[in-house]
Amino acid sequence: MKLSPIIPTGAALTAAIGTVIPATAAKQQPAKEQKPLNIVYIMTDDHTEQMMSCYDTRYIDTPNLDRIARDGVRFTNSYVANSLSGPSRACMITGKHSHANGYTDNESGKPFDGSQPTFPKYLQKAGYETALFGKWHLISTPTGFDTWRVVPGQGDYYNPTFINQDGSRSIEHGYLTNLITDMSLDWLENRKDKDKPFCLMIHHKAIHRDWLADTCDLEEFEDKEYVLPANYFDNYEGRQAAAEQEMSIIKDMDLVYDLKMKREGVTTPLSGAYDSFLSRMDSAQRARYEAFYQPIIDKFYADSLQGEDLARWKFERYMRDYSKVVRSLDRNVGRVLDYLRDHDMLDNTLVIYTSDQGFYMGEHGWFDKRFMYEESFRTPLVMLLPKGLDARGDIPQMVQNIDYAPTFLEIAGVEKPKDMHGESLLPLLRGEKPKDWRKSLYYHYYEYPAEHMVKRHYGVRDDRYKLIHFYNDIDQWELYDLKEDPSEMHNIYGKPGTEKVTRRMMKVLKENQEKYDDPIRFKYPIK
Ligand code: SGN
Ligand code: CA
Repeated sequence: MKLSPIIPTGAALTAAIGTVIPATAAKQQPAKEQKPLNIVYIMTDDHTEQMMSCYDTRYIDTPNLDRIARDGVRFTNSYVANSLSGPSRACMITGKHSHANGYTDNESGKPFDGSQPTFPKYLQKAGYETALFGKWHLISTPTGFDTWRVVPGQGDYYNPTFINQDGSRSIEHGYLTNLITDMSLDWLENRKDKDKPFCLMIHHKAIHRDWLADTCDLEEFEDKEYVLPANYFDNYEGRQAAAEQEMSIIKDMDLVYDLKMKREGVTTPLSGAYDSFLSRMDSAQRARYEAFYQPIIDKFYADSLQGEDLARWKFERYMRDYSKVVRSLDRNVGRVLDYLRDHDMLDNTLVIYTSDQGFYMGEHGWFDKRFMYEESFRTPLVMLLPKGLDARGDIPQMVQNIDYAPTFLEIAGVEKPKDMHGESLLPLLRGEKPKDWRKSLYYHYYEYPAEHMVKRHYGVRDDRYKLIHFYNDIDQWELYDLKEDPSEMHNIYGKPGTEKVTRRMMKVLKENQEKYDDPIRFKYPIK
């Protein structure tokens, strides 16, 4: 069955605004009133709530991202299904958990099966024009897009290579976040059939490692003082998987590649990769870049910091470089918002800003993501809503990136296929409070053994508790009371007094694994 698309404006439709308009009602409207909503979906890489001032004011100002939250909605419980780029993107585009879309990890080298149904394909069938620019990271070439241009793999910040739609490759001069925005705005400006609704996906590489700032942002944040997270020196007691990871700022961050302390005679595991990134810069970019870092490098080697001083210095360096990359991103999101505003498109366009997952900014001593702990399980999600979608402010319901596909399908008037796992967010965007909204979230991470050595795990979270099972080369359960222990420092699994909640959360886990038909199931340890 095909539903009618969401109709955003029209006096006669005031009462029905924001709901799925029955086909007959839609037909009664004059043609110009029947334009379905456009979708502008902006997704960054590794951007986390701690580094967005509409979520967290401690570290950075993001005025343009905050415009979205201020004038639209901010999801305060937004999560991913698998906290890693490729898998997260596959969940998002299919509306299904990893085991069902087949793309469980980045490193196995198995391409995403682009012949499977994805929301851009459904949108195309419903009459939408679809476009994608930026990071794709699914190995196979994009399908379901009328226009696309993507970077190979992770992409490069400076003078990046793009894969063009005809399969050729070309290098563009400039900084990637600017270039992806330029391409997106060019596409908006030059669309041939402007009567068609569109879905534009702007996928940034920013803020991915190794945080190379645009030259114009290099000087920013150098005077800022950063307070260490309270659990920066976490000893991982009672959490074996957390103890055995390789994503510690203190022990795993590369002095040259991540922290930029390049010096003659200093070779690190990733200094060659850093050199190859620098070699992409033209002489002016490189001169400006090196002129900025040289005094910092000189001071670093002169100071010979040790122990806690060195640990603090690494954290600060990381925060500064990450922040510079956010600065460029925020500015470029502002350019997109300005374009939509200046072309009177905001009344008819749903604008979404999110990331492929959250990230650790020193919590537990870490960078990177992957774990089901809050910082990386969560992902920022703010939206500017068109006329007819009346929610404003905070939306507290638990949502997940598998929900975007069904949302876009409902907007386009396409019925959700039965095998799609996510739920449409439209009721929430209309300001409704559905009583039967999901009460728990399911998560499954697979990439191990691999970079950063985060063990395989799955788990569930409800509004208070989180149960995780680490499996494969270990068999460890973790249980957290997020109300009492929001930083997840105290694994209470097996502790006296937790029997009842453990049994309940086991049941929730079992129900989720059955509901989503995950073939990797746990052995129920509690009868
Ligand atoms: C690269 C990074 C890792 C990162 C993965 C996955 N290493 O391999 O630090 O965890 O990407 O990130 S690097 O030496 O290449 O920078 S993801 O966001 O794409 O999944
Ligand atoms: Ca990522």
